Amino acid sequence: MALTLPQNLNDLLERTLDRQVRLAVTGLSQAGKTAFLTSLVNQLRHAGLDARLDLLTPVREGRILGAQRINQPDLSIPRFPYDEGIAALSSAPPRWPEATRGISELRLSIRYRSRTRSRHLLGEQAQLTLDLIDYPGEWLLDLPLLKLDYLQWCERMAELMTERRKHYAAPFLDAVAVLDPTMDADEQQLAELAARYAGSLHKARNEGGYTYVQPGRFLLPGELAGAPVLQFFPLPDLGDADRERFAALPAQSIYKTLEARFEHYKRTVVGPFYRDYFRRFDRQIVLVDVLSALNAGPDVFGDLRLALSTLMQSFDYGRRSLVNRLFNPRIDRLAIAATKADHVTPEQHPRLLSLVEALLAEPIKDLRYADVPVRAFSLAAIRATEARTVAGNADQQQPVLKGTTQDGEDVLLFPGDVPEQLPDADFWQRQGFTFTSFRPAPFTASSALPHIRMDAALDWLLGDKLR
Ligand SMILES: Nc1nc2c(ncn2[C@@H]2O[C@H](COP(=O)(O)OP(=O)(O)O)[C@@H](O)[C@H]2O)c(=O)[nH]1
Ligand SMILES: [Mg+2]
Repeated sequence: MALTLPQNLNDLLERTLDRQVRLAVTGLSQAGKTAFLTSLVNQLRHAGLDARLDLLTPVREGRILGAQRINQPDLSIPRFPYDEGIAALSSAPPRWPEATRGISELRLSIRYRSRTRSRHLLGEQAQLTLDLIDYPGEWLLDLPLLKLDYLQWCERMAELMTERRKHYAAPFLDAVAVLDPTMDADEQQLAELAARYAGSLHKARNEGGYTYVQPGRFLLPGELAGAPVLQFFPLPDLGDADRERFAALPAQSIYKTLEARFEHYKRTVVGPFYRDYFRRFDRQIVLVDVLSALNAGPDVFGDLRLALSTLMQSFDYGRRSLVNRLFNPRIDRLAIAATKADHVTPEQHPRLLSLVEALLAEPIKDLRYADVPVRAFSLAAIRATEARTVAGNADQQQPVLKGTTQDGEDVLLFPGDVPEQLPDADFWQRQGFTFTSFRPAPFTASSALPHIRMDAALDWLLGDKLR
């Protein structure tokens, strides 16, 4: 008897904890987070009806009763614009949901019939609460700043400066080169340099396709536009050797002013963002737009790899145990997903999968070490193309995609072979890959969105919570 009581208590607690899941949908800007969330809500609302979710076990077993949006915990945060997204997708011509400019929250309640015997005998209908947030991907890359001081950050930023990046940053680099950091700071001058620095980040992102751009608020300042907390920048050519030399500088020196603003930014902008939204996750899906990076070339591809592995160090991972679930929740299972898989023909999907695994090889090693299960997927949250075949050379059938480009042109095309491993010089030489962006397929607001393997990813992330 003495032994069974704690066991029962344990079960009870486990079961209570299993009623709520906080899922971190992680991805840099343009990775497909908003599309994923829109599709997730749509699929779960249509589960058991017209959604195609055969790979989601509780749906296949006919145990999902429905899903509803319920009031989110924090009423001061905007609601995730699901209806607006659906309205965009079902307009004529269909449009993608708007780019995200701020934080929004979403809480879903999923009703299901439990499979476990004890609950079943009681005829219990179980309920799972799923909490999600959406945010601009630009801001996410600020999380790693919390672990750096100003000088370390300057060094990191200098390491990123490839020739192409230097080109985008030229107006800033030229101006900062003549700056003496030991001199007294001039407000006007710092504001002007910060504007140039922000300009170089915009160019690197918009023209170059780079993802590792810090600080994220410089790209999307929100209500902080023009505030002095955003008027800083990294000083190039500084190193550890400068630490001692600069330590004794007066507070009004350029160096000390920039350092103080950097710390202030961390404390008042990044810290609260992390504290309020990025702690206490149970599950995670890391969305990666591998195909755009392939399109953009070796520099951007390497940059994405670095950005992702840096980013993943900002989350807490660990095996699930009752104690840490109660007091210190950590991510105990995660999915990594190559998004927009409908940009390539289906026979390329296994290659896309091994490519995203190769891209995240380093963080995956750490996760294995922490004994946290990871699975890779290739998916399309909102499928915009159809797979077809046409007669090719020598009686071979050639797989192709049928879709409508963003400009409204109907096309039938083969985008190319996805490399199976991290691409080598040879691949980049051949320029083997070009894809077109597609418009979403026509869609009526009352139906389920077409997708690729959303069900498989959801099964991995939530299936065990819906038993
Ligand atoms: N073909 C296709 N394009 C997608 C898909 N998901 C996202 N996209 C494209 O990628 C863009 C950015 O997606 P979004 O979800 O806004 O990215 P976020 O910045 O991570 O929220 C969209 O506007 C679409 O053009 C998908 O499943 N299929
Ligand atoms: Mg978004």
